[in-house]
Amino acid sequence: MKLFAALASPFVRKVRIFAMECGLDDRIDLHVLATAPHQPDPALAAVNPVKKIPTLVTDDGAVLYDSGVITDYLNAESGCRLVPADGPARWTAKRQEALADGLLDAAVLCRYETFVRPEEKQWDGWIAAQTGKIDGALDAMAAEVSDLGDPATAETSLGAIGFGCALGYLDFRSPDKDWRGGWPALADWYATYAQRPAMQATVPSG
Ligand SMILES: N[C@@H](CCC(=O)N[C@@H](CS)C(=O)NCC(=O)O)C(=O)O
Repeated sequence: MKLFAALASPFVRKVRIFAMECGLDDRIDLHVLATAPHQPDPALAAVNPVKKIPTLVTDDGAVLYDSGVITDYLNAESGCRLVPADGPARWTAKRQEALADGLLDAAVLCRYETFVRPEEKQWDGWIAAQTGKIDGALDAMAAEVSDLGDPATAETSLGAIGFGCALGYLDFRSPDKDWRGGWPALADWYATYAQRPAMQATVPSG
């Protein structure tokens, strides 16, 4: 399988961690590229009409996006149970993934606003609105992080992978944001969860 990827992308990181936790990482070749909304990578654009990463090309030649579809696919392909098959556990896991993705969508939009958009077109109100979403997501994550279990002993889960990638991205792109001070329950959980081999192997760069 071929994964269009960037080492800075938190959505790519989620997929890579998921693959590692399910024992599939040996089957995935990374195709590392640089892409941005205004400068899409041509090889990526040729297979994904919305030109976003992660994009996975399966061994059968199917092209899959976005990250939530890819994690579902890897779950089925590996037979691992990080995405429960049905019932309330499935919907909780998928919602937790969406919660972390929502934080990341807002954080990535902030990144584009400050580092991609020309300075004279930047809008503080936009950043403030996205920051409100990030903080709301952190509130919701803190309220249920204990449901993920003790990170030292609990098996990982789709929600835990999402939460880990979301918090790791804040450290990477927003080092001045004191999320540990504001949300200590998340800080306690992340201090241990971030030590997992898959988290350590995918620390963002770029
Ligand atoms: N909902 C998508 C979000 C993916 C996403 O926003 N990827 C960013 C990189 S972190 C991207 O490809 N941006 C390029 C663009 O927006 O054109 C997913 O979960 O895969």
